[in-house]
Amino acid sequence: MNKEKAMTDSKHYLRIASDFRHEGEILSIKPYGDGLINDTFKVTTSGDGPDYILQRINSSVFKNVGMLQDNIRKVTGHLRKKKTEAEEADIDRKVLKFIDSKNGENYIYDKDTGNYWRMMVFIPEAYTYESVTPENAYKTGLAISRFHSDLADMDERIGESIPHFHDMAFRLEEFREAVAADKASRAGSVRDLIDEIEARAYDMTAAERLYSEGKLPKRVCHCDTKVNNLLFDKDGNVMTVIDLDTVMPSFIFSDYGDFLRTAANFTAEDDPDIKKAGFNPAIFKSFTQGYLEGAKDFITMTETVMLPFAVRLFPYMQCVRFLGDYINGDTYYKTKYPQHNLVRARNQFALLESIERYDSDGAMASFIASCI
Ligand code: ADP
Ligand code: GN1
Ligand code: MG
Repeated sequence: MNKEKAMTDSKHYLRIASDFRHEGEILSIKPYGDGLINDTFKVTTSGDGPDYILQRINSSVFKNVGMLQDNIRKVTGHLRKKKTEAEEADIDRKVLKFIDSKNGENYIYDKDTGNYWRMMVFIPEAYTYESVTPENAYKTGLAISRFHSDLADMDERIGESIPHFHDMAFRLEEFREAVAADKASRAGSVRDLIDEIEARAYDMTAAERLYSEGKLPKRVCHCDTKVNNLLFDKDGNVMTVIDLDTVMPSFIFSDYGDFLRTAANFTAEDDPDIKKAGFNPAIFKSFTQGYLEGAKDFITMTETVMLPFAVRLFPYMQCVRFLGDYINGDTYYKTKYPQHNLVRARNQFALLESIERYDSDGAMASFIASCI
């Protein structure tokens, strides 16, 4: 980036951050984190007050920012109320705290650039990881089921910040449209993967059928439980679940399956060395034990039976989404090189095949049965 642009950007970020009701004087604003959708910055301030996280919300992905921010307000408000009632300590480290703009709104629309921004208090001495140990996986399972149980009695309704987000039937329709349009002339080179996706399409849409038959409920879920969307303390305990953009009603196993998609893969989701991608049973077992221990009071039998399905569904769904974006010419996910989305899709497919091999004799269901 040239110097002049960097100067213009930093002045712009400073103007945006200054429009929020923060404490102290802003000393610096630097890019932070590794998300694929929004842009995240750390805002460092002077004095004893907090530092902050400033985020530019990707409004081509989140088309209704008002609803998105309202969902987050309701969810963080409910979590805070639960923890206050339970007289828990350190609530500001356990629930995200967003700050209002000087106009009293929970986000800013900058009409000069057409961008939406929000700001929250930075939680110090918190750690994010890209992978977990079996011990951390157990604690993470407990934390995610706690997140579900805390939100189970939320009275206020929340909307779908991205309609049909984890709806596999819809994702396949979208994928088929991308293949038919073939905008970037890439479909011909990935026929093998398209065929693998199609061969599994009926099986992978089982949850939507159960839902339409009234056999599977939707509950408030996080819908993006990647390992790096959890904040841990220095002892490896989960302090809080972050990145609440996709909190919405979904199948409870979304968060279970999506966590294992990143945590139980031996490598990162975009490792081009596909041979390294594969399913780690030790993480699956620890996380499942933790999750079921916390979920036993609310999870139904159908939801429990669907857990092995969810472990396969999320690498599959992610493969479909990454490959669809590759075929469309990389319009959704941030990419660092032209084949990035294809590498991600092949990595997720390798993980899926590894899961299929591990579970070919029903190993997952047997393990789950031993936990309940
Ligand atoms: P995205 O993944 O969309 O860029 P996140 O909300 O996940 O955005 O934030 C990116 C990173 O910033 C996280 O992985 C985490 O390390 C850090 N982070 C986010 N919110 C906080 C917070 N309130 N306190 C401390 N660190 C945070
Ligand atoms: C995106 O924003 P981020 O990086 O946490 C995506 C998730 C995918 C994930 C794959 C809104 O999450 O659904 O699982 O990338 N979020 C959205 O890494 O599409
Ligand atoms: Mg994130």
